[in-house]
Amino acid sequence: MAEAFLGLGGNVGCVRANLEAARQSLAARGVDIRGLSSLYRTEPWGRADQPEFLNQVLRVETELAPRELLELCQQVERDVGRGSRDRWGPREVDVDLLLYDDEVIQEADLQVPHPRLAQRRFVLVPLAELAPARRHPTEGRTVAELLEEVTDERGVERAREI
Ligand code: PH2
Ligand code: MG
Ligand code: MG
Repeated sequence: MAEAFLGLGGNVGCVRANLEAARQSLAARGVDIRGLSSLYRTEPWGRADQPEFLNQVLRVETELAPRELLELCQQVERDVGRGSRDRWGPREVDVDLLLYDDEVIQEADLQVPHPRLAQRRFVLVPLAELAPARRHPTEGRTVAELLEEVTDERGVERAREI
């Protein structure tokens, strides 16, 4: 059984419902959700001309291999999302594989840890809620340390409960 962390995000349509649908879809296909962060309202990263995102991180356990888990994430994105998407542009839901045990995988279409994890407050803040002491396998720093050092200043605020 492997432990992985997944990043969920979206900024189109009813995002809370889309994130809920993504969680249900993962859970129905062999991904055991063991922990979930709060939802955060986050300023867009990469392209500023788009609505703010909601982001969340999940801690999961699964028998799926990294590539199978990645493919499942992409399947869930297709099931829940509808529109086409540009790189870093608006989307109904995005499901990113952030960490998979302590594995380091560098393939064209599969990179673990997620290559931009350490630069993004919208990932580090929810990840730090679940696993502050977890060490990034290549940066050699814990999630809490990465969050202290990150230069990204885009807003990340806990979303109001509804
Ligand atoms: N995802 C992107 C591009 N920019 N910005 C925020 N705040 N949150 C995201 O999830 C996000 C983003 C494409 O994956
Ligand atoms: Mg993403
Ligand atoms: Mg993605």
